Amino acid sequence: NIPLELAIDLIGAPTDIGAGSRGASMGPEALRVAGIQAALQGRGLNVSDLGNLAGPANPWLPPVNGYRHLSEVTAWNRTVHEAMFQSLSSGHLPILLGGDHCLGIGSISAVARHCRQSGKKLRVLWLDAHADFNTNALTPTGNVHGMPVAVLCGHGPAELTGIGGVVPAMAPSAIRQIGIRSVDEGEKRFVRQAGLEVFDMRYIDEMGMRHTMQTALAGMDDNTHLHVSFDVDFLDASIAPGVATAIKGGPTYREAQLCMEMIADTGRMGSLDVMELNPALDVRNGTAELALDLIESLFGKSTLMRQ
Ligand code: Z70
Ligand code: MN
Ligand code: MN
Ligand code: MN
Repeated sequence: NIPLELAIDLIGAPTDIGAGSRGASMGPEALRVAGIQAALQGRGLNVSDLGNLAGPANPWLPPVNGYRHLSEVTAWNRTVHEAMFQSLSSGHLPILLGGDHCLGIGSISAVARHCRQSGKKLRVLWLDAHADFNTNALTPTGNVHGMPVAVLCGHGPAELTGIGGVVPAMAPSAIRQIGIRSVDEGEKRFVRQAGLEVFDMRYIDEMGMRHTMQTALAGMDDNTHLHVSFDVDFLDASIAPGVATAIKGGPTYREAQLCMEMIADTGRMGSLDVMELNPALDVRNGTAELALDLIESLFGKSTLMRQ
């Protein structure tokens, strides 16, 4: 149910400016080496690789006022915002190749702006081990990749919350978080206070991935733009070592496949982030290859029985 003429733009954002370890800057190239363009073209999609965006180097400094590298994080997110918005305005489906997850600010603010402009409803699926809902007062690290969801909901510095032109870029009710299993204490309270809809690993264990995805995808219609923000650390540590913080107790290969296949079945995905892939920590590019396998499922590659 993905139209064959669909144009996909690959947008590389080679930075680890918001991360707690270096290496996510090599994520875009690892996905290219794994063969992302050819794999999606093989599914009948028209895929353009727009190359890499440019931005400031990582100065690797301690936090100032609770943020590490705020000016550089802002510059990268502005650039990501413009590239994603331009792709969406052209009627294309952009795939942001991260890069660390702080870039979800630029990406999703662009999707929200596109939705306001085109009168679409926004739904965001946040696939992650982390809630990424810290503020400068709550963060234990100052790393902005732990803050993008809070920023998008209007909690953060004006230079980041204002990137899409409207604050907040998105309502907490537009987002569903799936796979969550590592949340800081203050962050937990803030997640509850904001009323985020979180399908954590306990929920997935008890209810199963099928029910989880049915619930997380419920209420969408023909006018919904679905954005998927896929932090590769969503996956269980045993199958995806190539991320900065591999956390045990995550979705298995089969659970992750089902998750992606059920998203594909909606036919509503209009944009995608693939974030936090860290080739410096990977083994023979296996995590990039696994991420690509799952991305193919997001675009409708399914088991033999359903082809
Ligand atoms: C922690 C923090 C984090 C990765 C997001 C971790 C955040 N909550 N880590 N993505 N890999 O520093 O805010
Ligand atoms: Mn994340
Ligand atoms: Mn994460
Ligand atoms: Mn759209």
